[in-house]
Amino acid sequence: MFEKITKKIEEYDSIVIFGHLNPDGDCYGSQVALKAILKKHYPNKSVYIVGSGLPNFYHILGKMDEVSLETIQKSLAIVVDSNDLSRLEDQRAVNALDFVKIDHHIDNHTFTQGPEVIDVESTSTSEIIYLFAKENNYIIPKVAAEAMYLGIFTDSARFQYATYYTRMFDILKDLILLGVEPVKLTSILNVSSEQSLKIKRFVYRNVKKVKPGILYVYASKKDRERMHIKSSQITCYTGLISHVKKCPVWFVAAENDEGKLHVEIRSNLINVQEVAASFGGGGHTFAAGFTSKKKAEEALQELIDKLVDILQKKRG
Ligand SMILES: [Mn+2]
Repeated sequence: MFEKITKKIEEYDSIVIFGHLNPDGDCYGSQVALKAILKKHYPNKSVYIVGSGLPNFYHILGKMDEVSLETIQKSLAIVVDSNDLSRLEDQRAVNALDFVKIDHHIDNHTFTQGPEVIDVESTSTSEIIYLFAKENNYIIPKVAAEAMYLGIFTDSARFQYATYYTRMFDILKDLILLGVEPVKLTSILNVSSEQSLKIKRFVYRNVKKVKPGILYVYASKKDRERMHIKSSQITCYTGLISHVKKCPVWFVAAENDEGKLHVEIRSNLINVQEVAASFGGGGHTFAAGFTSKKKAEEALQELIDKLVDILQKKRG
């Protein structure tokens, strides 16, 4: 499955691993794991991870690297947990010499350079990194096992969602045998800041319902400034308004610093990936997001209209 990717990796002495905007546990976890696995097997190669990662985990999984443009220009770029160049956090990726993609998001074919393994049936990119290591008989260092555990844990919403549960739990068993201590990782994820109370209060106070079954929260730039937060610090709270009876679609949106709409949409009924893709974003069938090209409030109304239309058609 990974022959072409392995061949590319063998061709380059310098490799930079890129992830998506607003990195999550799976993005950072796949980057850390892939770097550790490659460094173990190819100690003479330079392997870097770029982006902001998850600072809460730096003390156990390691920091991100500082990489110059000159380095990127002579490197193979491995893009993980994203298949869209425009969604990458570090846009310098376009300057790389060559590309490889490993991802599990629905492919919107905006980026076709280089070999890829895109497995939308995988709950996380971390699982695909594990399969890559196994196919090549690479040793999995403990830090890589911990990073992949983090990725699987977070992207499956704590083991709630998987296409292949047995495969996911088989991988997790192996990772634990490699030394992962689940409680150590979970306890870091469970810590929340006092500021998060402010954000949660805002979400619960401002949730609105639109017939026939949409719940949403919108934070304007002013709202965000009052809370001193970035848009990604509120759009990650879709879980607070999820799975309410007779509300099969929910989203949390915020006006970003450029005045555009940044939104995360979830559903247990309709394909929200298609909706997000029509606004230039992407994701998975029931979990997707985008940043609009139009002004925030205009895009918000358009999004609501579109979702209402889809739900009405669905209900006949
Ligand atoms: Mn992912």
